[in-house]
Amino acid sequence: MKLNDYLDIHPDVEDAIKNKLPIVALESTIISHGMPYPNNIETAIMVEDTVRSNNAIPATIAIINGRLKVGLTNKEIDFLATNNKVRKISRRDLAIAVSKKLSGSTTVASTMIIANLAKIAVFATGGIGGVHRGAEKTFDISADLEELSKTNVCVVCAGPKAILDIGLTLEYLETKGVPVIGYKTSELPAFYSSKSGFNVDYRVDAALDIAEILKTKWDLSIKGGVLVTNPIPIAFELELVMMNKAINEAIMEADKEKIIGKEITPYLLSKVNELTEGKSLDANIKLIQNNAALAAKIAMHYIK
Ligand code: PSU
Ligand code: MN
Repeated sequence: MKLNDYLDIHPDVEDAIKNKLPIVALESTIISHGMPYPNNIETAIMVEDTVRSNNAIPATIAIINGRLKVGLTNKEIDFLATNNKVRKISRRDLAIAVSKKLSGSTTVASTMIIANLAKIAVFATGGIGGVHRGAEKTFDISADLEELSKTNVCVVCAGPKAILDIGLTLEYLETKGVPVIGYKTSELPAFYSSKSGFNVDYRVDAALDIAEILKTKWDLSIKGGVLVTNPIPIAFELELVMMNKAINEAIMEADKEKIIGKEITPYLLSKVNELTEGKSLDANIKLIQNNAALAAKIAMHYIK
C-alpha cells in the first residue's frame, strides 16, 4: 500500500515530520458530536493553538470525501463543526468511509489508527470511551478500549468519561494489557472531576518519564497504546455528587428515549450539559486544553 493513496498530510504536519518536530494528533468527533456549535469550532481552534504554544504541531484528524486528513484547514474544521450530517467514524466504519468517499469525524479509536499510519505517537482528547453502565446487559463497550490494546499511540485524556462505569473500564484495560498512567496523580481522574475513587496503575510526574515508557514499550514490541490520565485542573473541576446526579438523570432519559449504539455518548454529553446549565461543557473545554498541553510536552520528549 502506498500511504499517500489514502492520506492527505497538511503541509505544516508534513514539514514537522520532515524536520522531526513534535506532533500531537487531535480527534474530530469531539467537534462534530461532542460539543454544540459554536463552542465546538472555538475549542478545536483553541486546542490547536495550545499545542502550538507548547512547541508542537497539531494534526487534527478526520475523513473528508474519503481522504484520511492528518491536519485540517480551518475551513475543514468549520465543515465538521457545522454540518449535522457528518458521520461519527470508528474502526468499523473506516474502510467503508474511505472506499465510498464519505466524510466523517474520527473517534479516539479511528484517530489512533490514522495517527499511527502517519507515524504520530501522541494524541490528545477529552475523555476516552469505555464500558458503559449496564454493559452487562447492553454489551456497550467502546471500540476505544480495543484500539488501545492494538495500536501504538499514546492517548492523553482526563480519564474515562464520567458517564461510564469507571471500575469496569479499568478492568477491561487491565485485561487488554493497556497501561494506565496518572500524570501527577495516583487517583484516576474521571473527566469532569479530578477524582474517581479508583487508583491508576502508575503515577508519573514528568512528561519525559512518560516518553521513556512509550519508547520502552514499543522497543520491546509490546503492541498497543498507553493511556495517560491527566486530571482536570482543580479550579475547573465539577463536584462529583452534583455531576453524578446529572449523569444519572441523563442516563434515565436516554433509556426512556431508547438511545443506543454510537448515539449514546453524544446524547449523554449534551443532556448532561443541559442539566448542568453549561457547566459540564466549560469543564470539557478546560480539560481538553490541559490535555493538549501535556501531550505536546510528551511529544517533544518522544520523537518517533
Ligand atoms: N472526549 C470528549 N468528548 C467526546 C469524545 C471524547 O471530551 O465526544 C468522543 C471520542 O471521539 C470518543 C467517543 O472516542 O467520544 C466515544 O464514543 P463511544 O462511546 O461511542 O465509543
Ligand atoms: Mn458504544
